[in-house]
Amino acid sequence: MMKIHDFWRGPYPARVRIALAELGLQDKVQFVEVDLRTGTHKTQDFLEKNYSGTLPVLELADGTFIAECTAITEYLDHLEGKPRLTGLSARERGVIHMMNKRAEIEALDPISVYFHHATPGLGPHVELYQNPEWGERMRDKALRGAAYFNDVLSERPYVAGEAFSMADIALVAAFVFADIVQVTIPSDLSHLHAWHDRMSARASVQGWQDMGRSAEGSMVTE
Ligand code: GTS
Repeated sequence: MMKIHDFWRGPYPARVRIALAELGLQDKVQFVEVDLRTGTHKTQDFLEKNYSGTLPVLELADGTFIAECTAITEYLDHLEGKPRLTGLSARERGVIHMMNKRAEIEALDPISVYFHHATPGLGPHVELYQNPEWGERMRDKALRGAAYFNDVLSERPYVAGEAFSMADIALVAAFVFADIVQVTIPSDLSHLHAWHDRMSARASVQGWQDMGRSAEGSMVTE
């Protein structure tokens, strides 16, 4: 059975959990809880699984470790030979990857940097270097990104075009993180909010935290 090392409350882990639900693969994985608040993800033992010291990490039955949400989503999407989140044609794949990366670098990642640098983050034993001014700048970057995605979504129903894709999932995760760190997405970004309401109605988005909770009983802790 595949294992996913993650922290169920986390916005990046949410991306893989939503992808699993979209693909109906929830029963094919076992979750291994890694507590970010205690810094388990920075120990030598964990760094051997993922050099970057981040979650989530997919562990295959043959012992291969795949880190990075995009890479994990690609793997899961191709598992049964019927990709639904990463595109089929060359054009779809190109546009989806571009918009997925853009959702990361313009929205999700800067909110994460804000959390780690301009708030207490995961606590002093994990946040060994903090630069609050950089964190604040990244918060502003994320808000500019939100305005950009509002424009994008004024012209198309989904982040990468006419169909739901992993790029939508990455932007949903930005909302999850914004909520945790109390970064308010301006209410006048109406297209973005309308898109988010539509995304929030999807079973995969409604259920990703429940997936964590219901698995908690059987979850292995690292
Ligand atoms: N580029 C990575 C990916 O896409 O997987 C980023 C992963 C990431 O930053 N994960 C967070 C993490 O491990 C998890 S969470 O914040 O969403 O819960 N953060 C811990 C740290 O110390 O950076």
